[in-house]
Formats: sequence, structure tokens, C-alpha cells
Amino acid sequence: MYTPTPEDRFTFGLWTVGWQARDPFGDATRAPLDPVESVHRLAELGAYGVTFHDDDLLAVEQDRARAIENFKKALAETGLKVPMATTNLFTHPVFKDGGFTSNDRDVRRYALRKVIRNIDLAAELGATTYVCWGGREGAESDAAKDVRVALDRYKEGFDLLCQYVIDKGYNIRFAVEPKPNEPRGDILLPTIGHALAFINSLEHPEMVGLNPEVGHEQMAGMNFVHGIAQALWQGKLFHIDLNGQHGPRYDQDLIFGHGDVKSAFFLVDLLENGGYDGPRHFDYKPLRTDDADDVWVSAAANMRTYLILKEKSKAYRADPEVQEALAASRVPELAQTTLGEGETYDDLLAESFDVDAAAERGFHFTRLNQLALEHLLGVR
Ligand code: 3MF
Ligand code: MG
Ligand code: MG
Ligand code: MG
Repeated sequence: MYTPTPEDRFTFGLWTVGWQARDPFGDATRAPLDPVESVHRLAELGAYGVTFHDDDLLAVEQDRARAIENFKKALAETGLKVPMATTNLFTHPVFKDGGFTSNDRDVRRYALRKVIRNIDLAAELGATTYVCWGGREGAESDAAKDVRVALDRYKEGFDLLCQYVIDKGYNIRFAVEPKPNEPRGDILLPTIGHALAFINSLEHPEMVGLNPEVGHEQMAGMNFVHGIAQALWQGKLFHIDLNGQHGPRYDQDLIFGHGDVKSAFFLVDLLENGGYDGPRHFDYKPLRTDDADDVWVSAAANMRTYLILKEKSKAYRADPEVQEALAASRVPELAQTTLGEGETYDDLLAESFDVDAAAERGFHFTRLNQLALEHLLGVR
């Protein structure tokens, strides 16, 4: 029970378990982790795949060709898949003012070259999603960046990369990962909503969707479940970064469910029933206080928590009292079109309505909320 298998499609970034726990105030507390070991350990734990930044592969082997060879061998030995890849456009000091939107044109050209090089590897490894998190695309001062022009350059970058993928015939789509701040004071495309609007301005909007992260939206004070619902509604949930966060503060990258657990419950309920069929990808950080063995305890905890919440969601939906409460709260009524078949605004305008009587009707949402909480707490 709650033991993950590859059918659950759980995936992990190499940079998650491999995080050495360097933070703005302290040095690393763990040694570098060989991606080969990560692949084997994650496979043993029941994961489906791994994802990586170009630079993650070089954690212990500096020679790129050899590092790729070792990684491929580990994948072949374990059967682990690579559904997504991404580019590190944030660690090297050259990216201090961004990659696609750096004020320095030479840097923008270098950033695009770096992405293209790793797209070739992503395609070779069978990845179908290419994530772009623009953590350094932003500013600390409104004097430093002409945001409208920066968005022109952001669009230019995506248009170029889409054209490259089309010309090469790769089966790859891009996923933008929004984040409001950190490491920049303000990051461009700060939320799901900003990114969705931006995508509409691209030459190939159908090739670009989202990779929203739990903690990033919560840092912005947003409701992640609502954001994911809208991304699904717009056909743009290409990928997802699952983790935990306690409200608007620094990016905590806690284990999935170790932040706002009630939101995690409704998120799993939505992902399992809302038409998302991509990988369940964890982008978390093992605690800085964890040692090398604890890292694998934390990796397993993400998957186990997801599976527990999945079962809770099933039980919640199957509970006759919940069904009755949903009906009493008129939740299914929202699926009825507001105008009936063949009706026009004339029918609407001709209608009489007892406003005061309707205003008196309660929606009984408290009962529903309590039922959800009791399922989550395991007392039902
Ligand atoms: C930072 C992130 C990133 C992205 C990663 C994948 C380092 O807050 O979430 O992790 O997820 O770059 O695109
Ligand atoms: Mg995060
Ligand atoms: Mg993050
Ligand atoms: Mg992320």
C-alpha cells in the first residue's frame, strides 16, 4: 500500500535529491551526488523517470560526453525515462541579469545557444517537454529594465526555439515556469496568469504551455489549485512541479504535502480527475539538516504522500454523505449552462425572480469543507 510503481509516473529533477544544501547564508551540508546513483536509487524507490538541467549531468564528471554516456547507461540499466529537460540559465555569473532578457546582447545569444545544445540532448533522450524557468529574467529596480522591451526579447527567444524544434522535427513542447521573485527581486512572468497571457503573443502558442510550481504560486499569495484548474481549462498544463510551501516567504521547496496539506489534497483530487496525464514531477529540496541517507527518505516521502492523498480523494468522492453535501451546495448545478437550449437574452429579460428569497438560500459550504477535512485527517 502506498508503494509507488512506474505506472504512477513519478519523476524527480536530478537537482532535487542532488541539492547540496548551499543557501544564501551557509555552505553545502552534503557532498555532490553522482547522477548515476540518483537514477539507480530513484528507480529502486519506484519512480518512473528523472529530469535534468544541462549542468546537473556534470555534478561529478566534468567531461560532458563522458557524463552523458554514464547517464545513458544508468537509464538503460534501470528503465528510467526522461520526460522533461531544462537549461540552467541562472547559476553562472554571466546570467546575473538574465538569459533571454539580459540587457547584454552577447549574453542573450549565449543563453539561446546553451538552450539549443541541450534541446538536442533532450530530444535524443526522448523528452517531450522542455521547461524554461527564467529565474534571472527580472530586475531589482524599475530603472534597470524596460519590461516591455524585455518581453519583446523573451518572445523572440521562444519564437526562435519553437522554430528550431519545428525545423529539427523534434516531438517537444515548451513549458514556462512562473515565479514571482527569488533570485531576482522581481521576475518576469511572475504567475500562471501572466505566463498564460504572454504565451498568446508567441508565433507558435500551441507549442508553449506551463510548468507551474506549488510553492511559486503560493509565494505570490495565489491559490495553486485555482491556477492549475485554469491552466487545465486552457489546455496549457504541460507539466507540473510538486512541492510544499508555507505561504508567502522564500522558496521553501518542501516535500509535497509538507506545506499546505489541504491544498495538496485538492490538488491531487484535481490532477487525478481533471484530465492531466503528464508526469507527477517533484521539484523539492531535501532539508539542509538531512544527511545523505535522509535524502532518499525524503524522495520516498513525496511519492508516498501523493499516493495517500490520491486514496483520500477517492474515498472523499465515494462517500455518499459528500455526494449529498455537494448536491446541497449546488456544486453540480454550476455545470448547467446559464441559458437553456434555444433560449436567448429575450427569455432572460422576460423572467421574473424573487431576489430576496434567493438571497436567503445558504450554500452550506462549511459542511462540505469539514467533510473534506475529516477525510484528509483520516477520521472518516
Ligand atoms: C526554481 C525552480 C527551478 C526550476 C528548474 C526547472 C531549480 O525555483 O523551481 O529549479 O524548476 O529550473 O526548470
Ligand atoms: Mg520552489
Ligand atoms: Mg523552485
Ligand atoms: Mg520548479
